[in-house]
Amino acid sequence: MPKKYQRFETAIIHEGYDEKEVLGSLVPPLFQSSTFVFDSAEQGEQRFSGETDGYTYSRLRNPTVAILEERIAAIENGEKGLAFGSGMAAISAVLFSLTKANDHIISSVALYGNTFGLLKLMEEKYNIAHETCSMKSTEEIRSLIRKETACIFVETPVNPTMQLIDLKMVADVAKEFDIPVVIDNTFCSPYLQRPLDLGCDIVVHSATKYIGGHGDVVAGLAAGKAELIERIRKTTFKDIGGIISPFDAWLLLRGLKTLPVRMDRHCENAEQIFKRLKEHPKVANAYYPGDADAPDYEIFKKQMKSGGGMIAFEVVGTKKDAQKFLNAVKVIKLAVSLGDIDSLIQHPATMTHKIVPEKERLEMGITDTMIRLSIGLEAWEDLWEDLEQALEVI
Ligand code: LCS
Repeated sequence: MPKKYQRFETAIIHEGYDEKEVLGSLVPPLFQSSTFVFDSAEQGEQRFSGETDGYTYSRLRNPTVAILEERIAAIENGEKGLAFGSGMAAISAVLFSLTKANDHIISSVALYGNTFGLLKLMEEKYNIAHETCSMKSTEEIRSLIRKETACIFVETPVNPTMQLIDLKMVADVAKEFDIPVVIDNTFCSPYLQRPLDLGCDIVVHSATKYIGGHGDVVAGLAAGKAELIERIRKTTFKDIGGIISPFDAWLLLRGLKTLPVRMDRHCENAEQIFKRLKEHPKVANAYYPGDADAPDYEIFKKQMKSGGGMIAFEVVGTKKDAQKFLNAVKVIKLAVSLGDIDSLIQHPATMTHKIVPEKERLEMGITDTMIRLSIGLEAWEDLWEDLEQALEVI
């Protein structure tokens, strides 16, 4: 269906929903039903054969979930969307749909820990070779492509190192070989980065993060061209069955409405904290996409609207010092996940990326002293005072 609203801030509130169809309810209703009643056996047959539209069973399609799927497609500038029970359900459904045994996947060097784990599982169980690439030059990407290459998977900014990948460059090379590019857009949300506009084929999200925004849902989303998304819907989506519950879809529709204003505040707060961290004597290195001194700054200017709410930094000292610092924060909560209203802090080497063997983890740039900070919507002054007092203990 063509988009009704062209501007992002309006589409994110209204796209995919017409209150006239449901008694004028301003808020989309929650269809918390596992199944749908047919008028006749013939109607049931027609719906299952796809001859007529209509709901049959909530693993296949649900009206509340359908609004969310239309909305994510609209705001990512895709043709179709799909909603899942977690970010990992989205990533695995997409990757299993694009590959078969003995294929080859190229990915960015650093990835979220469980995405790395999934690629290793696919390699061990189905001989789907996984090769990583810095994605810094077209030559390097071209040199890795072979006839079995079934897709390129990238994260940018990378979790947790905050490195950036030039999405248009990757998409242009992949197009020469007709290889789909899948991009995990979790750290930016569709508000800060629109990968499909840059030529990527499928965008995935852990909607648990900025899209939900409130720390109360685990969910995933995907969007892209109709042909690819429909192929996933008809295969790995319904057969593996990692679907979202209607209630969680309803919560995401609610969370999405405030995404632009939340993101603006996440970015403002993160900028304040980053510039102070960068100058602090107990901080060895600090990483943020909006940093004008960062090597990736040119890529940032090309593809991101703003720097986002995520910061990584290394404290001076050892792993023990990093842990002492983490034990000292008070306002900022020591927890994994990110993109919430509440600020969260964690230690990638022993938490989100614990699954990655040490050698690969260090190649990813995740040191023992690296801290990942998800800046929330509190007053930034309180966040900074909290960080300052915690850095004192090192
Ligand atoms: N992609 C990225 C970039 C992520 O950060 C995560 C989860 C996922 C995919 C998986 O999404 P999920 O299945 O959890 O919805 N990242 C987490 C993190 O950094 N801390 O805790 C989870």
